[in-house]
Amino acid sequence: MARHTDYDAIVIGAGFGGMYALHRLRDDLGMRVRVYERGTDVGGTWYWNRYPGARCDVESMFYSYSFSEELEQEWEWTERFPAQPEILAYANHVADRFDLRRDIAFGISVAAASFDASGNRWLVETGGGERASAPFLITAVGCLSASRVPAIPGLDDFAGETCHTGRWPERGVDLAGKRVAVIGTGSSGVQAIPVIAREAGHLTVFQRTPHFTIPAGNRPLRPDEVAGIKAEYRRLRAESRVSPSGVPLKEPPIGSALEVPREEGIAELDRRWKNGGTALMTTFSDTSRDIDANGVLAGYVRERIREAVADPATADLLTPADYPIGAKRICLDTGYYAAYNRDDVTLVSVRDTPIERITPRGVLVGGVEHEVDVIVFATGYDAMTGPLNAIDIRGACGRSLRDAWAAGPRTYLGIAAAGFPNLFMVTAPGSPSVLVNMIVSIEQHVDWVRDLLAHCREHGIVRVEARADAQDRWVEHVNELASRTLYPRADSWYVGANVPGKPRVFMPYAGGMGPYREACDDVAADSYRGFTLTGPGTSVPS
Ligand code: NA7
Repeated sequence: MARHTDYDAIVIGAGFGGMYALHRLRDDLGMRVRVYERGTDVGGTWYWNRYPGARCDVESMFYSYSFSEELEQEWEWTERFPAQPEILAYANHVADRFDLRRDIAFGISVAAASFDASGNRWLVETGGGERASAPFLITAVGCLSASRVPAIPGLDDFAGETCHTGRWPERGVDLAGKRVAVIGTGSSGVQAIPVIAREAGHLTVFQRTPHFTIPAGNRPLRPDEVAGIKAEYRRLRAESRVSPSGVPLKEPPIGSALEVPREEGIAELDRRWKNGGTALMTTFSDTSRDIDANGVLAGYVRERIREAVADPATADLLTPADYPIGAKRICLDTGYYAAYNRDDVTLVSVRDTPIERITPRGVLVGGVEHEVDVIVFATGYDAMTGPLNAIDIRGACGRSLRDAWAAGPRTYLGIAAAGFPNLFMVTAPGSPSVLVNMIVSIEQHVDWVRDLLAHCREHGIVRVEARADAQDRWVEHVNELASRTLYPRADSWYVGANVPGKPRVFMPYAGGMGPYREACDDVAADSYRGFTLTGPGTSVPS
């Protein structure tokens, strides 16, 4: 039997966002939903990022859906920070348990989506030429899914194997005993390097900017702590929803870095360093906004780097000097700095002398050819806007989202965009997603959109569009929040600095999960203030 090509909603992406959108819209609202996923199975980020050492930096007990008590009780996480295979197994379990796969078309990329203003429907076209339509389009394309291999001359000449961490082949890459290059030292490089170092014959790391990284303190979860969290899950989930970063705030700051007596501050930093995880970053209350306070934390971490790395010249290269700690996303590692004490690991700084070219035999820097068998690109992503701009999305007047965002992304609530009616974006620019627990952010967005769609159904609304003035105010608000922090002071993917020509705009909402949720709830409670809601024949101002 031919499948319907007209649906009630089309979702792009079957990662955690798309899976949850399908579940909510189909199982709560009874909508006919079609999900398109370019991978051959569910999992999104965790489907693609199979590189050695790939791991989440949010604790597993909280990097999980909260919508089903049965699900959270039955699933057993094994480690404090979940490794990629375990997260992917979880995604698969959720897909099975909630019977999601029957509405997902795998191995299909969406190429274009255009809004037909006369019928208030989105027309979607896949790369393979399949067409489908629905009144509502939900993008759940991920924030870090458009992988980027920099345009280094000679790339195609390389005789060995190349791969990007975010497109790691399912069959794996044989690194055993080989000469391996890793280019890039962000979170992916920092996680992969110690693992590849153990496997490879020789590892050469090409570093442009040293990133701050702190110990994950990963370990197996103890049965008693799992039982304790499971018993308290309802309370802890509720706390996560309103906390700044979408996880329960276990260890609050002890005060201002500039006021806490030095000895006391160091003792607390030592304790948190030893425990591992991001609690170190919130030891003090002011390190994310005051440069002097930030210097106290950064100074502490710099000392730890010098302690961990045996060769002082290598330690110097690995020590970040010219941006605040946390302004580039903090990395969590397991044995990163110690990896540089191995005889079979070499660090090459390409900061002042960029990679000249890739040769058939390796990587050429400053006239020196580093011969390798495999090149691993841990070079990051065209973050947040990249996956959306990869689709030719055209709104009510035929204007493309790429054009509308040419000077930087503009959204209302990080969910909708003026000129693009009935389009809802999960974890888009202007939302806090990448600064907080992604799954908490996803659940909030999707629940909010589900409620809005229920409202539309109840009131016969066929068209929902963010107003330009409301969007302007939101963008201003997002910019203002960023300006109160030190984030804009680093050349990070948060500001698009890693992609040549990308407008420098701080993309995420930096006000924290709780305040963001409140802002969205407030809009909903005020009859969806800032949206124009249109019935079949009427415009309902809001
Ligand atoms: P990141 O954090 O964007 O890191 C990419 C790394 O690649 C970073 O060290 C870059 O240096 C480096 N890079 C990029 N282009 C080049 C060139 N041309 N030459 C040398 N080095 C280069 O991506 P990740 O995948 O590690 O992490 C992404 C997110 O995933 C992370 O923040 C977590 O949220 C999970 P740069 O710092 O730009 O100088």
